[in-house]
Formats: sequence, C-alpha cells, structure tokens
Amino acid sequence: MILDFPTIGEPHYAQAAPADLIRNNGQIKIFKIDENKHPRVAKGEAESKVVREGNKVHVYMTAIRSHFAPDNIEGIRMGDEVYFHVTNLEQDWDVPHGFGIKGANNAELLIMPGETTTLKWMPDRVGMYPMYCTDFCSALHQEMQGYVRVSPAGSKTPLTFSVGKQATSAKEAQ
Ligand SMILES: [Cu+2]
Repeated sequence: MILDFPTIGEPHYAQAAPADLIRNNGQIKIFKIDENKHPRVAKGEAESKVVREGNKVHVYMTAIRSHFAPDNIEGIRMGDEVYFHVTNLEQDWDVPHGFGIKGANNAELLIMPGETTTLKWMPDRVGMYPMYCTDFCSALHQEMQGYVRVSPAGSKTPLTFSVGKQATSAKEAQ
C-alpha cells in the first residue's frame, strides 16, 4: 500500500470470521439493570438529575427509545467539566444507544442495554449544543436528541434540567 487515505482504520479492512468466535467467547448481550453497580447509575428516569460539584457537573442521564432524560439542560458555564453518565434503560439485548454532543473532541458513547458509561465534555464556547443518540435504535432514532445551553463563566444562570420541555418563549417570559 502506498497511501491510506482519508481515514486510518478504514472499516472495510474488516475480515469475516465465524460467528462462534464471538458468540462463544464472552459476548455480553445485556447488563441487568438491577445488577448495575455503577456509582453514577440512574436506574429510571426518576433518578435522572444534574448535580454541580464546584466546576464539575455530573449529568445522570437515561436513554430509552426514543429520548434522553434530561434532554434540556441549562446553567452549564464556560470552564465547567461536564460528565454525562448515560444509562441505557433498555432490557432488550439488541438495543444499544449512543451519545454524542457537538464539540466533544474525544469520542461518542456506545451504551449497551443496562449499562452506564461516561463521556467527559468541556464546552469551548458559549451557546446551544445539540446532543443526540449516535446509534440507530428505532424508527424514532432521529428524535432522540436534546440541547445544552452553555453560559459565560461566572453567569448566574441557575442549573436546571427537564424532559421534553419547550424553551421558555419570549411571550411567557414577559
Ligand atoms: Cu437511541
């Protein structure tokens, strides 16, 4: 090979292998939610929350077809380190969810059913950031998204979070 372009690790280089090689060697299809011992797990939407600890913000988020909870977060400030601890509440073995947020320069998450994984994110500018499921999960996969608002450092914007709520309109704010 003379040149490998434009990406390294082109997925088409994958080789075929007998399914038994994976099936019989520790494939994990599902994590039972009751047995999830992750210290930042949210075992239901009622446990989803956003907690500030100094400049660290921990988002205890759940994912289930077809929304995140919370999916509307305000009060993140420039300089914050945000940790999205996303629990996939699905208990069907073939429904992973993904998680990505605009501007994340490390990675996205792939969360297997019943599992909790964490994405660290440090916003680099003030504004609205979409977050979204990155793994096709159902016909409503495209709806599986939300927004985070990032305010300037030192802003007094209170930390709030909700599910499925419209942003306050100018009319309501009067
Ligand atoms: Cu999804």
